[in-house]
Amino acid sequence: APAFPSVFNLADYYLFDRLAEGLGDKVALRFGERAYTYARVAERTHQMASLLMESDIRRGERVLIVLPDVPPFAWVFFGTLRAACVVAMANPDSPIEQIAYLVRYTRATAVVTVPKVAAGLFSGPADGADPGGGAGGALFPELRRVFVVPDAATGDDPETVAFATNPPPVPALPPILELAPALDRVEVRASFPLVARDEPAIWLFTSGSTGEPKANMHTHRDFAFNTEVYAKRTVGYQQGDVTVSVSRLYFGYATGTNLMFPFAVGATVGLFSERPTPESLVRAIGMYRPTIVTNVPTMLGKLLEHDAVLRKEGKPGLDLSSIRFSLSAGEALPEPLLTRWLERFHSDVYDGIGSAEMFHIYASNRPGDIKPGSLGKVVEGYELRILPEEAEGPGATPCEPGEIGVLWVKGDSVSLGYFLDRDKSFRTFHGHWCKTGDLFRVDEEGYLYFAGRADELLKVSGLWVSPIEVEECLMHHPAVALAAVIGVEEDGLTKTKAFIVVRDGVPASKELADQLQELAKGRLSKHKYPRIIEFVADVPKNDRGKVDRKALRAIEAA
Ligand code: 3SK
Repeated sequence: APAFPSVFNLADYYLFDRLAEGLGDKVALRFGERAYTYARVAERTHQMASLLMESDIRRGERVLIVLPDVPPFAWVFFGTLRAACVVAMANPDSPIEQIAYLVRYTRATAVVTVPKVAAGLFSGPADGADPGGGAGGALFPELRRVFVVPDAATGDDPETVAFATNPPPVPALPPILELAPALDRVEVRASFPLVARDEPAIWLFTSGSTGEPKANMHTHRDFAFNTEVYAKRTVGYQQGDVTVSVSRLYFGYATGTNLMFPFAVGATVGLFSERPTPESLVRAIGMYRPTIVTNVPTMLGKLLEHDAVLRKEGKPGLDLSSIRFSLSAGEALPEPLLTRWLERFHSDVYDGIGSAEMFHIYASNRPGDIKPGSLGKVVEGYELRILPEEAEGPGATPCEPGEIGVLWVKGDSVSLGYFLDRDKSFRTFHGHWCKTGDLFRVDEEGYLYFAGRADELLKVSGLWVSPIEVEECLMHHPAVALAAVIGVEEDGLTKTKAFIVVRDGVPASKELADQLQELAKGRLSKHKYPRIIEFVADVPKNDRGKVDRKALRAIEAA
């Protein structure tokens, strides 16, 4: 396993070491027509760290970044680490109550965000429900500073002032400062605190199937470890790469693939802040010509559809020729979708499994070794075990190849635990090991196959059914764009129900429903075929783009 010195700050590892390597003049970030060199990002980072320290934001305190994908994200992120503070990140498009919860839960002393979030935190949402900060921030007792960055999504320039034409509706207790002018005028410190490699650096939120999100507390070493073994050695990030991401930077998947990993090798990051759609992604690909795209299965499917429509209209299909490889994670990448992609674009997709508990990906497909339908093999430096559901520790006798069990993973990037949830930490972390709660099987060659969340398994006719297995099977039908499977109660019995989104131009019909049931009966054990099929225009997804079965169950129950 890679080793790191005892005094070790990720701000050096990802950013300042690039300057030491002579890459100061290289473009680190692109955002539309703008380009920022490594030297400029470093300058802004030192200003940010100085601003936090000048604002009395202290070692170990949380700085909550609630920003879209704009360049200031990078210097707020690295500046927080440089000041020995701890990064936490949230989606700026989340409901204001959710962001207010995260401010309170993290005990954040600083928040960096866009005007609509800053205003919402202190004035409450339009419907009058107080998110907790309405009384001038009285319910955020730890919060000492809010920095605002103009919202690029509303056409503003994130490097100017946010409230020039739109002041906050009520004066808030903690001062709200415009970030860019504050950075321009701050006196940059001559030195910054030294940080131990095992000091907390970044908190990554995990959203389980119940309850509020919980923060995984990670140290500086965790991120560098995964960057070495996964980003550099497994998929092979290189200095010449240009990266673009569908997933947004606040999500650990993209914080790794579209900020930390490219910076670790001196590559260039292309950012776009619009909502990721096939159109906005294709625009970003045309503009930046990325070599690595961080993608998710839903968007891979939409790009294939988009390409097919263009070609049907007699136009040239999508030009993805700059891409060396795409990454896929976050949800299972169905084998038929990957096969269609490989046949159409002849461009690799490395599907992998990672989590906020382990920082990032610990099993993956890789160059020269893609097995469609599988999540590849363990990443060097990690150890995996598939254990029976009832196993209480990593020492239990593993399942046989082919048998479904719960995945346990061991590696140096494992979280210190969940903040304020000792019981959940006891259940999940066992020394060096993490019990993922995900069901997997492994084949004789060591390739992993996802079989769903342990808590999402359905018992139908007394037998276990994995929704994901049924969804993957249904996706083999050429008319199916997306399938989502849940259990529904009928006369006290659980039945498998499939929600189907058909591909463009395909009519939903009784015949198609019959074909899908026959397909499932033919490919799966009999008890697994979906008893009910409903055609829908779309299915709910969470803010990470995964099918939200919990929301689907709630809609069904309503
Ligand atoms: O898929 C996930 O949940 C994830 C979370 C953090 C980092 C990486 C990944 C893939």
